[in-house]
Amino acid sequence: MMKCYKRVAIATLLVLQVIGAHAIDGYDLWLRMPMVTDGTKVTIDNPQIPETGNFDPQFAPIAISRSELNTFLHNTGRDVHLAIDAKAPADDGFTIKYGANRIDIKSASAVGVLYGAYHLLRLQQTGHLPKNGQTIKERPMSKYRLLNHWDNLNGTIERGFAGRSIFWSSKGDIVDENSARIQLYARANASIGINGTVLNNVNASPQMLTSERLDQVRRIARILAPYGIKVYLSVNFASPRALGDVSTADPLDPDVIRWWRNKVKEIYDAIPNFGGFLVKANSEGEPGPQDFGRTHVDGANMLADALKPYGGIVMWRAFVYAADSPDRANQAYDEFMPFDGKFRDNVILQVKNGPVDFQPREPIHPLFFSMKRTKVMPEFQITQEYLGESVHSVYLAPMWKEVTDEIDMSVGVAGVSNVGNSQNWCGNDLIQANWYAYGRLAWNKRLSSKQIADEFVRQTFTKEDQGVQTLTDLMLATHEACVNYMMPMGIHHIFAGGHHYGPEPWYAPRGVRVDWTPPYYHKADAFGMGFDRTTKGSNNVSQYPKKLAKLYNNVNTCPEKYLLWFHHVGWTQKLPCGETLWDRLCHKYDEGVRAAEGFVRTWERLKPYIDEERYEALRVKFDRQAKDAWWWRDACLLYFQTFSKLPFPQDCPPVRHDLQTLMQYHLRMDNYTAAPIDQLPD
Ligand code: GCW
Repeated sequence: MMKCYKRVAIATLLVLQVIGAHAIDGYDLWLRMPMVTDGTKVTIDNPQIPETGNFDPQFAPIAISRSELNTFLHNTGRDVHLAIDAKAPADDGFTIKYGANRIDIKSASAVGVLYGAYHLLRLQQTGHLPKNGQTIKERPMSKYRLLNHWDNLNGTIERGFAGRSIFWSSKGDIVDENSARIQLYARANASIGINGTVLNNVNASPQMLTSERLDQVRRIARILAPYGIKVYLSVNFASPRALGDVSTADPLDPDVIRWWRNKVKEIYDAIPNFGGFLVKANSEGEPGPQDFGRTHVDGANMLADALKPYGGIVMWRAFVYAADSPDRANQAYDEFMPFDGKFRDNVILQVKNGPVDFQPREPIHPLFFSMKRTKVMPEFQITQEYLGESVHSVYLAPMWKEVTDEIDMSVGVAGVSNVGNSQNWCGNDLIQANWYAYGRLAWNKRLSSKQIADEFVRQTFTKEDQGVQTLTDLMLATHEACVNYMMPMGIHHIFAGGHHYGPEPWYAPRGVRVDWTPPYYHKADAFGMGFDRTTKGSNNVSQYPKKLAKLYNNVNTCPEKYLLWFHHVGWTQKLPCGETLWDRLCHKYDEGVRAAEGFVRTWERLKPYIDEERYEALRVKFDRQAKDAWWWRDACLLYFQTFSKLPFPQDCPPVRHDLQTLMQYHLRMDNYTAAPIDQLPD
């Protein structure tokens, strides 16, 4: 026991040393707090938690709270009292009572106290310390607030744009070597309320479940646990067979059931606070119950039964689509709706925010409205697979809020992480804001994008009001701009074939699955463009509640932002805005380009507020983002013009590139330097 307490204290010191050792290079994330010398006195009010020694590991979050407040809370003339109190908010919520002489942080759990401590520090850092006599009460709105890492066991990260995995390496075991970094990761997550993490890619290697790997998981779990973070694993559904123990992976086979039970027991024996499994099954070639003539329910419930005695959960992904489907957007609903009410209560269906795939903008996935008797949690993508990787600075809170404002998130939420081993974690100092915003929204989805941006900027870049205002305004404009220069008005999936950075609306080589090529989605022809998902087309609209279905089905009432998602519209058709489709499209792309160019100028105006290192790194990136916006606009408009055969409206600037050149090169940038990977004309 004594050892445990010492470990927490030593580890905390380690964190502080690491923080002290770096210049402003983004390594400290939003926890760039100056250490104080006149430390505030922090007392633990529970007699069963001793001030020193004999520390039960379950109280480790209290030890961390004390150390963080001691080190970083300025002297307010008040002592701080920490207490676990059964009458305080449950579910890891907390109260902060800001009295005349003392501050009381209370929660029904140790982790709740830690969240309260970080909240108080955030209020200090953002200049919002409570008023005398004020009591703050917080309670998380989602139970499971998880990060998903698409990290492979060899250290690469699928759709990762910030270096390699902090957990795994081709070199073998790196847990000890990376323990300080993993601890900082835990601390950053705890500071925004994230309480779980899936350590490996959903395209899961069966090797994840070998005893050797599980031992590494155990050691990672031990670093994360004091911060209230549970570990979860993605599992390959065919593991029992792939690891050579059983000849099948049929979920109804007694040997398979036994295999999973034993494996789960092995895991919980080593990691008592293990969270559960995340499963990508019968999706993009991954194995699943359908390989054995069984259903998603058979597969998910079998795993759920194995985990149940230990309190573990199964997060079963609904990301399914078949090569021959006339409308990929229909499939998840068609496949899962019949199973509503049939899953065990420790199964959660994990559904991407939109029905296709993390596009710059999608309507909400219809399953959120229709699965009434199944636990459902949304999956967002923090890593910018489809939004300019770590080169483009795109603040994603406004995009997520289009979904979170409309759905129930009380069960939980998952975010595909943008964390790698790059010095600033995310490959771009400004998009650390997306990790931050994800956690804050998971905690409280009612926070506004503006408030979250404001908090982030004050804790990272500048506390000067003018700078904060300018930078938050810039951030708030980035998502709409990106949609406009990449794919406005409901256009989707017109990315390059081999990667998802640049445009390739023409990409359609013979032999490639059509639903992996842009023409499947934009359907440009001599008449017009857009995917007809109305009742006369794929009938996707009917998967939505009546009111929405009606709204989307009518070309005159369908919101313009989803127009070409739901309708095939004629080039010369007049839209409610008064313009023809063609003219409107040209103007939207231009809007995107103008905005991206504006970001460069705004960033230059921000120079006085920002340190040299991060200013320069982002100047180069904003510059590239503006160039890419032109590239996107020219590529898309010139290509669609081959169908519309219409001239650009007179007020549109001339193109910078010609179509032949655009088709010859693949727009792709190095995520660190933002320099072109392939040779590009300027
Ligand atoms: O968006 C697609 C990605 C794949 C990913 C898949 C999924 C992990 O391009 O890289 O695989 O979605 O979410 O399963």
